[in-house]
Amino acid sequence: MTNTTPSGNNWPDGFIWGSATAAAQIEGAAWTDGKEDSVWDAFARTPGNTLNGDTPETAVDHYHRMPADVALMKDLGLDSYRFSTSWARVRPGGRSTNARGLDFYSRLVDELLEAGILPWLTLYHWDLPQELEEAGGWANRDTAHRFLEYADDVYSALGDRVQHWTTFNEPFCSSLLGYGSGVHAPGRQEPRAAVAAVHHQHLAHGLAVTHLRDRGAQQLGITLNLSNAIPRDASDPVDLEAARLFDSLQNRIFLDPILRGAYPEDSLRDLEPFGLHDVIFPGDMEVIGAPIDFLGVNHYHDDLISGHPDTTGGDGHSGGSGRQPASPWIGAEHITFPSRGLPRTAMDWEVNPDGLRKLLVRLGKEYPTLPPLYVTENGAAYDDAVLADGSVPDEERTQYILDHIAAVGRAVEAGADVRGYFVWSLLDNFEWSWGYSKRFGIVRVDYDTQARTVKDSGRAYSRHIAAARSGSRATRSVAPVV
Ligand code: PNW
Repeated sequence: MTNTTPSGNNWPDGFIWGSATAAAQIEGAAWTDGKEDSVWDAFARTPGNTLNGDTPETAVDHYHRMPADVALMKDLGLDSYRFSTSWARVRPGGRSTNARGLDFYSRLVDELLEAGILPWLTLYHWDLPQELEEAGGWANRDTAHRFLEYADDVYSALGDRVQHWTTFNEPFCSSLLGYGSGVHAPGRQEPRAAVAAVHHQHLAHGLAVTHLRDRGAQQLGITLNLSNAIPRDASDPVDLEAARLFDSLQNRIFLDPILRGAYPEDSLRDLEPFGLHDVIFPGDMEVIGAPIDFLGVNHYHDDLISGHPDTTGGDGHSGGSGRQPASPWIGAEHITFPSRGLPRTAMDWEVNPDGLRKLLVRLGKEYPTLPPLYVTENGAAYDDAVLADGSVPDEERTQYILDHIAAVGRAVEAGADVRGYFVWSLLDNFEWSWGYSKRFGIVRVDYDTQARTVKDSGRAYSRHIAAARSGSRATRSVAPVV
């Protein structure tokens, strides 16, 4: 039997199929076993910050249901599970090591290995200890050094069993949404602090990569949320300039420091009025550019960009809850995101699977030192119907996932070195400022009973994994179809 994606691709040997979550979105147990507030606990408690006042306090109670959740992953046939550790659980207040918090992750890793599932660990998925925020948060350079202490703690506890280490998930969100637009915790709307947060998260990444490498880690990387910047009219200089600005702030200010050890010249120029030069110390860029072993790419939608006022109703950059967002596009507040009239998910994000192929191929062309890529998040929120028998026939999500997997297949055929794909998300969960109103899971969670039910998309993904796996074994020596 040959293993084909809808595009006819043979998946490379060892291609990893997984699913992803994040600590603050699933664990709950906000103050259990010594954990203290993260910025998301504090932010969500403040009225008006999240839709319906939802908080991560209980989430989907994964902290108490972890063994059953791992059993579910095994039933689905996942190769790998991408999760994050909570800084506020491991070092409450950022102060000192909490052995009980670390023990939870140690049990999780054992449970995964026992089930034959590869643990894929992310150190920072946005849950800074609130006490560190009160000391200035990511606008304070010292936070990068505090991060190193935390990374060291997690490595000491799990470095013998975890091979894949991701420093940051989507620093764009935890800097520009958290300190710029204010729709994410800590909810600050301070452009200079946002720019400082970008640099200090880069620095924390570089310090951790260097240190964990010294301690023997073999697979170190970072996950970025990247998006093609497509000018509305490529012959209109105003749209071209808007697309350049977007590409700088969304993609290149994150990619270039990590992969080239330097900020792009145009970003440096654009961000000078917001203090970027002031926060870069001698030697920082060498630390930040430390070689990595993989790049995680999170992708949900791409962006049509214009420099003109929008007349189309836009394509879903409203940012969340009822809170009035500032722009995360520091110095480029005028850019707009016209609608292309494509189908949209419940996040109002336009669905365009081929954008993922383009992005993966582009990265290989533009970054000569690009390490192997993993799609570490891709998925969709829809308003699921639950039938009387409890089943969830989520056809749109199923189609979204299979179409994006096919797009990854086409990128591989075109030569992109992509080695894995993780669906966001394993479980319905706390969708940040949207609270529990947006469901991304391939497994439904009943928020009253915490019961889990595999959705049709989960079953389809599971069948896809089984077929891809038997195919790649059967065609071990067969080159990808071009
Ligand atoms: C990612 N945007 O966040 C995160 O890594 C997940 O924790 C989250 O649940 C998932 O995507 C779905 O939202 C994003 O504004 C937040 O384009 C915002 C955007 C994209 C991704």
